[in-house]
Amino acid sequence: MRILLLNPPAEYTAREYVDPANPSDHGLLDTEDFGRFPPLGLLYILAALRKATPEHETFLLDCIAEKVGHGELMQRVAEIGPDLVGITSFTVSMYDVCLAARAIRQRFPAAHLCLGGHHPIAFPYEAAELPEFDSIIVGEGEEAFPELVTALTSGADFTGIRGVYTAASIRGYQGQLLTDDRFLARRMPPPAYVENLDALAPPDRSVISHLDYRSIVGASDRLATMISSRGCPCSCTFCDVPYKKYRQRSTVAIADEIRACLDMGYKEVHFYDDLFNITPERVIAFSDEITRRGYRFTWDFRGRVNTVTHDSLVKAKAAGCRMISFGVETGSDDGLMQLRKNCTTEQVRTVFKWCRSLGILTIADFMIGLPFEKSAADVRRNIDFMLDIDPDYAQVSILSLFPNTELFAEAARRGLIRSERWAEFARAPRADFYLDHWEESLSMADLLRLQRESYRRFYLRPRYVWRSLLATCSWHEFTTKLQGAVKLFR
Ligand code: B12
Ligand code: SF4
Repeated sequence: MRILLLNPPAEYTAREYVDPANPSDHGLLDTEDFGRFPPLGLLYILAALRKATPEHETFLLDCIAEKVGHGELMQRVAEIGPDLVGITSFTVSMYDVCLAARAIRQRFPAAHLCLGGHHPIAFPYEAAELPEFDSIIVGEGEEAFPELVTALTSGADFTGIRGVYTAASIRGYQGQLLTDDRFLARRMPPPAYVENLDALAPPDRSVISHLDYRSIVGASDRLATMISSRGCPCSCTFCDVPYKKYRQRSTVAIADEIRACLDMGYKEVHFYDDLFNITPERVIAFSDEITRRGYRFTWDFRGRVNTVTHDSLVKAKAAGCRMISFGVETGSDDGLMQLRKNCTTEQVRTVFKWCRSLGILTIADFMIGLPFEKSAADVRRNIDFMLDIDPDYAQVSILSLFPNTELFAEAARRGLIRSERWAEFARAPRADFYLDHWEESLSMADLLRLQRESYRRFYLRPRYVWRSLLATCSWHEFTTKLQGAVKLFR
């Protein structure tokens, strides 16, 4: 069989907001502005497929990195002539996903089309009903997808494979609640799930080695992304990370994967874990392993302040940690408590100071448009805290309300949003869908103004501009910063 794994074009990603006065305005930042990242899920599936069923011919097409639009897609797919196409998805990218699937179906009517990725995890029942697909995989595909391939090859029934569903087979689960604490969603059929991450073949990067991936806050064009753990047991009220059970890989397995990346010429590793620093001991063990092996590269991760110790930062820095991205979210203890962040502003201040003194760059992720921000003054007070802790980079997002989160349920209960909008979109993805926000006190137009104001207050401080110019180490960093500044001035 000829099997294509596809990251489809991203031309119609659902937007944060559509300004009625200016419908073509995409707001301050587009996804593309954050950089371009390897489709790690597909690389895992590819590796698993090549290991389990090496007799098949496998291909990967990353339309985003290769800048393939819908106009060029079919020419590329026709060169491959697939019998089976596995397509990855985000919910916000479902219009693009369906357009791509329809075009493939028209040209290759006999090919089996399987939908995987984040969307079927969030909306399994709606996804399974989409006429564009023959099957969907809900959850992690490394075991389920090769099993599907084997079943398709022999003509066997594949609906008994855990996590693999068709429109007909999923209906039996409708109305049943999933009582499995490893998963966030309750309205979900049993998903495909990998308990032992060390048993997985590492992502197959050979197929993307000719492509450049970069992050807006990165230091090079040779960026590899990696997962050292999956899932997050915390319960922030705005977050829909689907796996609640924390599973981690051994430090040896992670370090071996890093060795392979360095051998391929990668210079930088971005950890995509939901929660890399679940304990300080975990960070120390990993850092010690890297230091012991003497690897020279830079790495960064996304973490929480409440599990950071000074010692863990010292060890991380010694092992090449360049940057940590902290989800700070808001600037008051009461706000942090309401979001169930389980930390205090004092902890945030201390950790940001430690990082600065040790030379570890920080990103502070903030949100505005939170339920407890009743006025522009409240938002500005939270942003004052952001200026106060003085991170190296700041991201200010407007809270988006995603299904399966507490804030979404609360907004729906209070009539602030119409919760069925998402399910309607999932049943029939459209190009003009936009996300829901908490607009009880501040409208989206107010929040966009405040977001722009917050970025200007942060990035256009003379002291900040001077410090960041001094810290610029490469042409890549310089041009990326310049592009950001141009956007803020516009
Ligand atoms: C890195 C990341 C990004 C990066 C890069 C994305 C990329 N190239 O992969 C960037 C910064 C661009 C990004 C942006 C956004 N992201 Co994001 N992101 C992530 C993050 C942290 C890691 C993704 C990852 O690589 N995981 C590791 C791999 C191994 O897992 P995986 O991708 O899930 O793949 C597995 C399965 O899904 C499945 N699978 C995947 N593809 C396929 C295909 C087939 C055929 C099969 C069978 C199976 C399969 O098998 C894989 C292996 O187990 C996740 C959180 C998370 N932990 O997953 C959020 C996450 C994916 N992001 C999310 C969101 C909401 C967004 C944004 C909308 C945020 C925003 N408001 O702007 C944007 C939209 C992006 C877009 N398309 O426009 C949500 C998605 C929810 C949803 N229902 O779609 C997640 C789950 C976080 C969350 N819970 O809120 N994101
Ligand atoms: S926001 Fe981060 S820490 Fe909170 S539940 Fe989501 S992944 Fe976990």
